[in-house]
Amino acid sequence: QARTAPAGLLFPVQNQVRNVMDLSGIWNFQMDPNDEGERSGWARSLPSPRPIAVPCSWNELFDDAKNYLGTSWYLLETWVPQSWRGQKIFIRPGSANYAAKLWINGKLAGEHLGGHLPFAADIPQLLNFDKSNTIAIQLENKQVPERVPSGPSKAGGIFAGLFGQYPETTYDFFPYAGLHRQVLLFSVPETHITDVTVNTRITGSDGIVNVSVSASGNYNGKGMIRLDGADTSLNFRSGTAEAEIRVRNAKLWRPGAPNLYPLTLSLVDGSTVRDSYSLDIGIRTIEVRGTTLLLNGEPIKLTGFGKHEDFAVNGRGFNLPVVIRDYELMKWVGANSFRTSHYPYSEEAMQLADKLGFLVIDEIPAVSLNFGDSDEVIEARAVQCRQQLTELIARDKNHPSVIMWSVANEPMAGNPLAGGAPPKAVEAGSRFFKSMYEFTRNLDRTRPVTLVGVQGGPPEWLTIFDVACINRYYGWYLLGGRLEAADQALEKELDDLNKLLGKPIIMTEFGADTLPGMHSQPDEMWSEEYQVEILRRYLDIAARKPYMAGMQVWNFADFKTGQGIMRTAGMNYKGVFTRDRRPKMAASFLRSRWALK
Ligand code: GCB
Repeated sequence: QARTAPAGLLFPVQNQVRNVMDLSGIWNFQMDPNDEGERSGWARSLPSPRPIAVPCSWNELFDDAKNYLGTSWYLLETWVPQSWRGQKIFIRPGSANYAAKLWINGKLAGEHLGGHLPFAADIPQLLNFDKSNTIAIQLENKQVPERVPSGPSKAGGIFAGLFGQYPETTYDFFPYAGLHRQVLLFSVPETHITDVTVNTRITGSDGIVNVSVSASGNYNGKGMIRLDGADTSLNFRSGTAEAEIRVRNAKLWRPGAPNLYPLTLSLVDGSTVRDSYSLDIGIRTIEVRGTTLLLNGEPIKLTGFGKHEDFAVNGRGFNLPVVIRDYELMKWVGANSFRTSHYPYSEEAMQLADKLGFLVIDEIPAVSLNFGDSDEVIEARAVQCRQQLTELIARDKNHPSVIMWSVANEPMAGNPLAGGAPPKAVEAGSRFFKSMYEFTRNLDRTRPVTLVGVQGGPPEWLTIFDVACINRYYGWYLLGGRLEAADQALEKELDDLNKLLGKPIIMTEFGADTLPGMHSQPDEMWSEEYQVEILRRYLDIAARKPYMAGMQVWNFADFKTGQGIMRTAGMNYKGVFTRDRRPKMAASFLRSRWALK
């Protein structure tokens, strides 16, 4: 029987009472196209394994696995230190894309759906301390209509069906599969902190930090918070405690001055520390007033990108050097923000956004949901969306960098290219998004909630949210090559939308596919000149519209897609940088607008 523990969404830390062991490295791997492994005991040993890297996508490593999304097995033999005996021990895959089942020494220990958020299974009773342990993870990323992101379905979509992308997906990025982030083993004391929520406000020059803490086993006892050199005591009643701390002359968090305060929580028994947990917090507020987004009470305009976790050979596998390089390049360009298109990014990426001062629109993998599908399919996706929102907010709620939750990218009512939006589908979407909006607000009342709308999509869906994010491709998919006409169409649509919505609008995608090194005079589609020109025109138009609260170029870097006539060489070339992070002309152009202005 499966026992997936909700605890463990707190990022595991090493300290005097807690332990973390990173199981990254060489694992054994075997594809299981006939789904025979479970019956045949592969959870204990694989009949013909080959070595694989964890973390990594399997698709880029083996020729026969390139387009394979079916069941596969990962096995590792590992020891657990005897000193961990008596503690609570969890195993925590950071990102197992998409459906995972986990066995310890042949016993089922956990299951999880959703490829970009951690899950933790409570496993001490399954572990050996006097010999090694077999960890097995079974994984598949089949493109199933009921999942989020959804596989090709009746209603179809742009990439499945119409353009016949291979592998068939409903979205425009390669459906990489594998253990994409570290698998951690971690231990905590029997009585331990299970959750922390930090909210901040500003009064005058002081910061007010509200901390609520949960502890296991209905803990009744003492605790302590250390913040800004001062201790505040906590009294736990039935496993919860709360405190409000005033930080005088607070150094606020913002891009350009990402001030962080280390916060340490502990459960104490006299002079004994029973558990301890630390995180960095930032004091800041984010709110919407009229058509303006306010950070710490001051208007803020987002500059930046939609991104992907994507790199040669690693695929979607965690690659810390690339994460750090991307921040360096975003700084060079003068970006202050990005969106985690189209799924939650690594926890390290979020920690670095805090440290380096980037504003993040944090998105679940609800990309290309189609409301032309049946009610049953839509409801199944709603369950997945609610689970992923719950896990995302639990994981990322304490990051000052996260300023907004995005519940979906480019939902559709039928096929937008087939024209028209059937009213039944529009209504189904409205019901769905009203409930997702409420659901998200109930989990976090401190951040705006947004939806990223597709060009030609129903504007009424945007009315439901605090901020409207829109993706627009005038000059590319529409009016390609006709930039004057594209300008006019864009300007008119923006003004109409503003009249309808009266809230901040962020353009979360705009751009053009651009082959690096392809030049033309006069500018022509696919050339570096055309990319610069399209970006220049969009930025100029937005600069004249006070209600435009941000401009994020699609995309930061070229990225892998499926194969098909829509995508040259299986790549989306809308990057301002190439896939190996060399600047196209557009990078210097954006720098001249954002960093050097
Ligand atoms: C979009 C999607 C994004 C695609 C992009 C494109 O609207 O949100 O996933 O990659 O367009 O380049 O077509």
